[in-house]
Amino acid sequence: MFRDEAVIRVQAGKGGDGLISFYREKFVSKGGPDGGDGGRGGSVVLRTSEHLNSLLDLGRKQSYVARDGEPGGTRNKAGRDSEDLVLEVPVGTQVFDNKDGNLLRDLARSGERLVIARGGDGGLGNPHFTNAVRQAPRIATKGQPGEAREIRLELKLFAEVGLIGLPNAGKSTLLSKITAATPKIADYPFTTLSPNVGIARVGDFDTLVVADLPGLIEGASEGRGLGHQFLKHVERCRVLLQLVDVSAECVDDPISAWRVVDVELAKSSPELHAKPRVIVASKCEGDEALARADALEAALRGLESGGCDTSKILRISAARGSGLRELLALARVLVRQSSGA
Ligand SMILES: Nc1nc2c(ncn2[C@@H]2O[C@H](COP(=O)(O)OP(=O)(O)OP(=O)(O)O)[C@@H](O)[C@H]2O)c(=O)[nH]1
Ligand SMILES: [Mg+2]
Repeated sequence: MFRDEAVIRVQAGKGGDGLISFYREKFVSKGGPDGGDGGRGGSVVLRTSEHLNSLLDLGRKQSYVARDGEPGGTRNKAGRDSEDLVLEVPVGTQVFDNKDGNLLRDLARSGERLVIARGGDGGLGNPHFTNAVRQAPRIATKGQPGEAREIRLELKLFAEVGLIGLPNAGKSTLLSKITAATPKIADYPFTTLSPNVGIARVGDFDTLVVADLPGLIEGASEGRGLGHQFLKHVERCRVLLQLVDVSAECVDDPISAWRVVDVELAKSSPELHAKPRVIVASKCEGDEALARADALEAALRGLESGGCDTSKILRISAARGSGLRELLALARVLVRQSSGA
C-alpha cells in the first residue's frame, strides 16, 4: 500500500593486519616472535525497532561503512575487534539484494537482527608461523576485506485502521482531519485512486496508522471500480471504519449504502468480512442527518454481519470536527484487541 523504500550500499570493516615483530629487550639480542593478531572488522547489521515507522531517515545516506579492525601490536597484543555498525529499521522491513533482486529476509519481528555484510577476519601475527626449522618467521597475514553489498529495503506499512465506504462518503476528508496527510478531496466519486496513509495522534502518547482507501462500489469483489486492488489493501488493515454518508444531500439511502459495502466484503473473502468493523455516520450535521443516522442504527440493531458491530454507530462530522476524538479512542481499543496487545 504505502510504499517506503531505500537503497543503500553497505561496507563491512576490513580485518586488522597481523604484525611481524620480535621480542626486544636490552642485552637480549634475538627474542622470539611476538607480533599480535589483527582484530575483526565491524559488520553491518540491520536491527528492527518499533520506534521507527519509515525508512526515510536511513535512505538519506547512500552508503554505510563499518570500521576496520585494529592491527596487531607488539608483545603479542591483539588488535581490537571493531564494533558492528547497527542500522535500525522499522518492523516489517523486507531486505533485498539489489543486484539480483532476491529477498534476503523479511524482518517481521521486533528486535530481529540480520548481519548484512560481515566484517573481515583479522590477520595472524608472526608467532603463528614458527615451526621446527623456522624460529623467527618474517611472515604475518593481512586482515581480510569486509563484505560489501548493495541492498534495497522496502517497508509495507500495515495500516492499523482502514477507512472504507462508497465513493464520496467523506473518507479522505476524515483522514485529512485526523492526520497530517493531505489527500485529494472532491465532490465526485473515485477521487481517491490509491490509498493515502497518515498517522493519527490518539491522546498524548498514542498513534494509529490510518489508511484512506478508494471508494467501493457494488461489484467490487468481481473487479468493478477499483475492485481487487482496493480489496487487497483492505486485507492488511486490522480494523475497518465504514463510513456511511447520512447528509440530507446524499441520494443514497444510508441502509442500502451500508449493505452494498457489507455485501462486497462478504463476497470478497470471509476473513475480510470478519474483520472488526465500526459503522460511522459521516457528514452528520443537522436534524435531518441525525434522523438518518438514528434510522440506520435502528435498522442495523440485532443484525449479524461478520465482524461488523451492529449494536452502535458513531456520528461524526469531519467538516465540523465533531465525534472525531471518540472515533479515534474506539479505534485504538479495537486495534489493541485485534493485535492481542
Ligand atoms: N458537509 C460535509 N461535507 C463533507 C464532510 N466530509 C466530506 N465532505 C464532502 O464530501 C465530498 C467527498 O469527500 P471525500 O473526502 O473526497 O470523499 P471520499 O470518500 O474520500 O471519496 P472517494 O475518494 O471518491 O471515494 C467532498 O465534497 C467533501 O467536501 C463533512 O463532514 N461534512
Ligand atoms: Mg477519497
